[in-house]
Amino acid sequence: MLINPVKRVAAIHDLSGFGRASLTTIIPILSTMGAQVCPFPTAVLSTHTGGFEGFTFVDLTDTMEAYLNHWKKEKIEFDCIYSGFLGSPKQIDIISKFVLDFKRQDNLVVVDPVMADNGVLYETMNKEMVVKMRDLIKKADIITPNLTEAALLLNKQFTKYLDEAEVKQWLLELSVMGPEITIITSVFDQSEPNYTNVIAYDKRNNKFWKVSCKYISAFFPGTGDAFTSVLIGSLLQGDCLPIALDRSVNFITNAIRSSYGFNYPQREGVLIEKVLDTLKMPVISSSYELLK
Ligand code: PXL
Repeated sequence: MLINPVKRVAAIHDLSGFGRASLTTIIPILSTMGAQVCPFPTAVLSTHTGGFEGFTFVDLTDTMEAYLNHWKKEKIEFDCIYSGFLGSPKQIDIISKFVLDFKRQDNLVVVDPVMADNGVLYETMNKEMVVKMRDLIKKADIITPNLTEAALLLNKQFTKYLDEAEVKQWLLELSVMGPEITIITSVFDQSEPNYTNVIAYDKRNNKFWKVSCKYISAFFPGTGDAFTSVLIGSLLQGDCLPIALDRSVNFITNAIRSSYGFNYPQREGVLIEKVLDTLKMPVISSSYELLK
């Protein structure tokens, strides 16, 4: 019997040629963590949409069904199906079919509902995508919205600050929609304004986890993709959820600090190349908390 020697991830994201987001971030991170990434491209852009003007955008919706059917015919199997930035509302139906065709008892469906940040929709997104994304998250085992995306999914007003009780309520409401594990990133709490939090709810054992890190006042695109990639790499290696959260937060923090120290142009993303090797290290210290 042939045993798959590495875990395999179907990565349903765009390819942005410049700026370190989506596939150009996801592939190096998961490869470094020992997983094979199989890209399922949703769109090709000359740059990501955060901070560049006049970028080119080719929507690949019309190629996706045949692409999927070929993989199915070849009987390719995946340990994880990971979707992110989508090019059109119709792609959400295709991904639902992908999940139907490739979901197994023991694989992981991760949906990062990439749509918006800092209270603002990305340039290529619209209301229809938001409505359809609410359907897609029902099929996920894990979702990783930032606070803006969580507000859109729940049809709530975005607010920069949310106290712990409110975040827990949002997580519970999202988990009722389907996912076993719901993770909200970029959560600020007014009682500790210098810190940003990632808060997770694990429905299987009714536990809330929190990881905080000191906030650096700078916005680098692509950090959400890096966060979810490290999380997936860690879970596929066999780490528990809070350690996977810890690894992800630490990686993003180190990557932001590397870039910020150089006064690096923020729209070019974080310097993951300088910190990729840290993903191979064991967890030496962790700071996660179990919330009451
Ligand atoms: O990082 C999310 C992302 C992915 N893909 C594209 C984007 C963004 C965020 O701006 O523009 C094309």
